[in-house]
Amino acid sequence: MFDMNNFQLNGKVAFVTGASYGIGFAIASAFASAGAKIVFNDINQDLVNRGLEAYKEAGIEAHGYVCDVTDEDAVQATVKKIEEEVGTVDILVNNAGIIKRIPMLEMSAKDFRQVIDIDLNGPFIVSKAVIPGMIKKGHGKIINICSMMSELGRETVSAYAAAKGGLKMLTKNIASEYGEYNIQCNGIGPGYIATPQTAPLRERQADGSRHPFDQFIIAKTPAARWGEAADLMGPAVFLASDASNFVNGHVLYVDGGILAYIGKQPQ
Ligand code: NAP
Ligand code: GCO
Repeated sequence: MFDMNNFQLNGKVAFVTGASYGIGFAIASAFASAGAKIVFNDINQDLVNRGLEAYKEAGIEAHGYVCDVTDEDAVQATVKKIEEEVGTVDILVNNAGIIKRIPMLEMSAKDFRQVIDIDLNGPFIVSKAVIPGMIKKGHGKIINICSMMSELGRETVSAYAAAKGGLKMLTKNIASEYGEYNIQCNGIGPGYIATPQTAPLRERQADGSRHPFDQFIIAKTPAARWGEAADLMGPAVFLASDASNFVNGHVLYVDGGILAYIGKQPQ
């Protein structure tokens, strides 16, 4: 008989990176509803304070830390502090990320490297910091926030697609290397979600019409809508819970069907 408590996260310590707002905040809020203790980081104190306020307003007692996921010494020190102040990390969500939309021939190597550093090196660095504690505890969950660009390319997002494609393979490799320690590492691949990161793609045009990209995405999505961060809550709780203990190295696409669909035929 299936025990629905397998979806609970009671007493687990969940660390969600870059979770002052956006997708990370939504996922952390869902984890709190499932019983987890919430830990998050962001790159400066103002953002951490903003996040703490937002969690408090949502009735969630969160622990916030200032830490840049690309700084290995800072990440190691922060995870040590989390272990002392909150407890060993049971669930890690590598959510922190940026995008730079620049045509490849106009993109500097510096810009390319910055996206790779945050979106790919960051998850490596933070995972490396929490895995020893998970091994000691005998269990762990790592969820990497991938993307449609883990599977598809498009103009102007070469660095982001390279990073998110790499993140898909890092997910498979962590699953392969640490599965024997009862650590499951999976990805979530959101479709196009209405957050600050995609706001430029949804801006109303001067004549009041919808942004061409907004219309494009609606035509490419069977669900015929942008996703909301809330659409990711259930899949994230599933992958963070005991209900997914034999799911490993998988990227769960939460995209309203984009990857399955050739796109609406022109009327
Ligand atoms: P967002 O609104 O831009 O939030 C990203 C968060 O990460 C921000 O709080 C940001 O802080 C933080 N961050 C950036 N660099 C960091 C660093 N070096 N160290 C620590 N934190 C850092 O993005 P989102 O839309 O919520 O996306 C969250 C994740 O989902 C990203 O990995 C993104 O690639 C992925 N994703 C998004 C979509 C979508 O449609 N929105 C779809 C698929 C995947 P700042 O405010 O200082 O930048
Ligand atoms: C873009 C968008 C996408 C989304 C997301 C899709 O410019 O194409 O920002 O990359 O952020 O990654 O899954």
